[in-house]
Amino acid sequence: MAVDLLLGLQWGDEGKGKIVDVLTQNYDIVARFQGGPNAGHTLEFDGIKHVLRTIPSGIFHKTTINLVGNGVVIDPVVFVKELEGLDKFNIDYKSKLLLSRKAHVILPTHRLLDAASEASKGKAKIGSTLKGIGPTYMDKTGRNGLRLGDLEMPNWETRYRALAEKHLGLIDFYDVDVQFDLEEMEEEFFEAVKTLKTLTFIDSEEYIHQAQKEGKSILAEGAQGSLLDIDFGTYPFVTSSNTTAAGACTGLGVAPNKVKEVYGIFKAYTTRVGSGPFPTELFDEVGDKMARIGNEFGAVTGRPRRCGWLDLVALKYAVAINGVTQLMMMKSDVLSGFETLKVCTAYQYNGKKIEHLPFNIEPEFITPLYKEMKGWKEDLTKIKETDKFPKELNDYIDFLEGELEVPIKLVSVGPDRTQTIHR
Ligand code: 2SA
Ligand code: MG
Repeated sequence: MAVDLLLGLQWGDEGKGKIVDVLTQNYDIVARFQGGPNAGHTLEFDGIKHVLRTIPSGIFHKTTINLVGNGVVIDPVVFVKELEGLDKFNIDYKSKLLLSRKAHVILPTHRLLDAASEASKGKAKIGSTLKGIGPTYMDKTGRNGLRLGDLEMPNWETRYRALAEKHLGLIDFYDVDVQFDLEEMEEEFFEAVKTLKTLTFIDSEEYIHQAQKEGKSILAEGAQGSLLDIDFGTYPFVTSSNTTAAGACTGLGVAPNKVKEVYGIFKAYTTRVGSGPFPTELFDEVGDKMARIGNEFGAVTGRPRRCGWLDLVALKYAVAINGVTQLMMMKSDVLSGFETLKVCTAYQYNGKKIEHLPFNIEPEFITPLYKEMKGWKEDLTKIKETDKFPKELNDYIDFLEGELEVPIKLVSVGPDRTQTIHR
């Protein structure tokens, strides 16, 4: 059976966690394929708010299998804390959580390296979540990494020690002020590894192939967003994995011709957390209002998110790279009460009007060109059907669909599971 993908089309925090949770009932397996505990997938239901980091968002469903694929990087310490969070809600994860042996392990020294690297960059820092993501993927591509499967081998602690020593040398080399107590960090790490090893490690690509043969339905859940993709994002202000559709193939072992639906999630406006260019960013009270109403703070770090208008140039780019078949528009309720809405339809670039994302989108090169639309006043949060949508919201949706040439099949009007309207 085919695999469907769910991807963020902007800079992350589009609301992927909520949608996976809504869609989960249709799938036997939900799988993460890239990223790690830098992600914060927020789910809200029955008056409770959960933030998942590495564990797939299908974990709250009774029968869904949740797979952490080979493309993911796992921090045992964070992972175990996440399990403890699930314990509080009596979630029986043991029977429905599977981890790929090929997933790489984030060491305590990877986190330290992340901090040292960022400190060494000064003003040019990436704005990393400092979870050790970049250094772990560097060790993966540098062919030095430690994988989950290695933790099952008798000599893994020797390999651990050699890698950690190498990292300490590198940290010295950076020559920046990073305070740490490695002994304490390692104690926590080794304890967490023990707990992690009580879970089920599998050859996940084989599991996926078998599941496909058996006709099981699979949803691959992306983390971060397309504009943070290591290849196609706003490099170097990106994360260290492929957040786009192709990442699901390499991060799970799914063949490209087995991918069917590609659900593309976007906010009705745009946010970004961390550094890097953001053409439609607002620095005025309009942006502040979006941040306030949208409660735009990082789910992991609590950092305030930068806010701005919807950028159709960037969105078209993400739709093309991912081969999006269905769009889902999130946080529409946040735009209620804005007199005028703006949508960026092109950029002024070196004196010329362009409609594609150029190599450089730093503010000195481009100026966004906007189409203005009339906003709606009505509160959307209680609306249950599309025929109750204000006319201006329908106009907004129709305009976006026309430009993107992909149907918007779902509109979210609030954080709760129930505030989801299918079109
Ligand atoms: P990293 O941690 O090294 O991968 O960071 C590199 C860049 O990627 C951005 N990034 C994110 N952007 C949005 N949301 C993310 N997850 C958390 C959330 C973030 C948080 O869900 O809110 O709590 O701050 C996420 N993870 C990575 C990051 O900002 C850097 O620009
Ligand atoms: Mg998030």
